[in-house]
Amino acid sequence: METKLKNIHIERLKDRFQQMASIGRTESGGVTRLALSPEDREARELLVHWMQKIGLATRYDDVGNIYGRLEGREKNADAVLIGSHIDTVPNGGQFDGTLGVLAALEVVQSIKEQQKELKHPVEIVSFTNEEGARFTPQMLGSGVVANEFTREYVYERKDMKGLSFYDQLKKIGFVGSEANRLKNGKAFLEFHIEQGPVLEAENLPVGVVEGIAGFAWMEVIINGQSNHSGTTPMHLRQDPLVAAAAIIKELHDFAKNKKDGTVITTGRIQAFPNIINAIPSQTIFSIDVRHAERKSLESTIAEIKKIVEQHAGEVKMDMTTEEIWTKHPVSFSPKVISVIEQICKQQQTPFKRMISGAGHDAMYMNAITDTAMIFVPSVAGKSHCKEEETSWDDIEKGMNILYDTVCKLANGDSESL
Ligand code: HGY
Ligand code: MN
Ligand code: MN
Repeated sequence: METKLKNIHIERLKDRFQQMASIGRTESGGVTRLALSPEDREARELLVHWMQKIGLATRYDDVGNIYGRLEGREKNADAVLIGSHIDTVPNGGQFDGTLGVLAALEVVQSIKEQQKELKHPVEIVSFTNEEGARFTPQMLGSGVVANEFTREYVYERKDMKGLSFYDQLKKIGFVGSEANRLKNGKAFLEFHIEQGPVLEAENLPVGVVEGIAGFAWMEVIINGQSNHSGTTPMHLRQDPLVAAAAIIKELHDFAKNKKDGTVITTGRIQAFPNIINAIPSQTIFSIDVRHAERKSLESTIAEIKKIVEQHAGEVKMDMTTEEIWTKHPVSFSPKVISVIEQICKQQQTPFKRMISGAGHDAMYMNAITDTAMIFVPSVAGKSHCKEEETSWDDIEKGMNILYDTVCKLANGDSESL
């Protein structure tokens, strides 16, 4: 069914979207499709099937990144790359990542159907383990392609059950070859939901993303004294869970009082032996700290370590702060940003330039080629939860911008790039 879009079939996108959203759907209406899980495998196989059905050359690399390629007039010209991820957080939303991959598929299929023989090839990429919900840190697939991580480092990453990335990748049948990795590109574009409140608050359908805030993921390990919950007087306790609670609360208040955009989150906490009637022997909790400026992120990381040390001294418990991974803020390509802006103006689509507080594969692609992102609004700014929602009206507007940007870049119209 034709729509008011440039032959882009929004109904076809919606249909694929519903099919993909049904993979890993939870009782409460969210989606759980953890990286390298059986659900991820099903989603991957469906994506490859769709790519092949529209005639794209498909492949996957040694960390399971999936590629679908539409050739251009100049076979050896660098490809315009568009992509995102299809893995989700537990009980997450249907739009985060998946929308970007399916939008890319729709754009490429529309280009093919219109026999638009573009100068540059166009390549869709679906990156492995963007979320980092199962294997930390996040964005392992795009990070390997950008040489941020070695394959060995990634293969040895373990999930909370001690299962390795490599074994799980092998189990789902997506261990491809290193030769299949993307090496460079003409440009990389990621279409994504904003996952925040800004566009909705300003009633804007499109965000032109100039960069992404940096993040540091850490873990604090506290060793206390396990003991009987019924017989140990309060003044004789060395309780690592109580110590953790005090630190988590202090870090929360510290970030809140900075009022400079710093965000600190503890999303995961473990107590051992994790039973009702024993004071824990050890507690481990996560810290996710973010800021758009490198200096501020660095000083906050230092501050966090100091706060943990202070608490360790006060309660006389052994505490260590381990850094899992730090990725500093990135600024995107002014050239790609201006192409997207020009197209918004041509299409009279209101937009604003903005920074992403959420991390994306584009952070690593930015090291390989000219990169930028197009955001569409999130209803009530919610994401990483079952309430995640974006209107199809806004998606249509964003898709139109994505479509024209891809054609302009792939047609070599903006040779300045
Ligand atoms: O954590 C993030 O920012 C992304 O959703 N993985
Ligand atoms: Mn995402
Ligand atoms: Mn996410």
